[in-house]
Amino acid sequence: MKSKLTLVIGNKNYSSWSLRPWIFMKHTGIDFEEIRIPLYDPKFDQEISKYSPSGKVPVLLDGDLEVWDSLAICEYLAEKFPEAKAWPQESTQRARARSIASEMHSGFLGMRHALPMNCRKSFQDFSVSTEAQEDIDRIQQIWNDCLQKSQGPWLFGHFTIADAMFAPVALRFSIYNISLTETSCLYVDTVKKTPAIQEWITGAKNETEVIPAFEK
Ligand SMILES: N[C@@H](CCC(=O)N[C@@H](CS)C(=O)NCC(=O)O)C(=O)O
Repeated sequence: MKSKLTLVIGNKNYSSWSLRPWIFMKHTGIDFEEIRIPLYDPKFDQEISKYSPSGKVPVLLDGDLEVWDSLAICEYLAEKFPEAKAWPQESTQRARARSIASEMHSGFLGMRHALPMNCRKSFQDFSVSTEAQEDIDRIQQIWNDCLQKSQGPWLFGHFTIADAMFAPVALRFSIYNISLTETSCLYVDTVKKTPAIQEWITGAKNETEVIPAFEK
């Protein structure tokens, strides 16, 4: 797919919101350039203000248009590239996919705060707080329900925005060695084996910035 899109992202090691539209674009073959602005760098505010009115990554640039916020970017791309099949075709499935993508986008703060994404790390005996565990249980309920209905490998059979929204969660569960159901384990494996995710992780490993707050 040809376009002149630019996606502005944070560090690949830490920026889970950046990963969501990035994986969606990579996995569906949407052509784009990348600008990386390391988070918490003294120049971050100055650099991101050139591109994003929200002052946050990710932001998508399409000519003069700026689209910010991960889910809004994915929705914009879904309209621009119908061939990417960004949502399930059937309307009730699409409504369910949008519900879980929104639930991820607006929630699971307990899990997000307790398990920050850090692609370079691996924990063996990580102690999970009650709040984080409640989020983990709800996420597994979502995954198990979707995968039972779709028979996989993705939440709605083929890769959709819902999978892009949950991709960083799958990585977190792997990084923190979270105890999971068999179905969830298979889903985490599917995400981890995806070539686009492998490319992101390689990029993260090649980065040199360290943000102590996310190192645990
Ligand atoms: N709701 C936004 C969240 C974006 C966000 O919080 N991005 C973080 C990095 S992952 C950021 O830019 N932080 C820098 C800051 O807040 O100054 C989205 O979905 O894109």
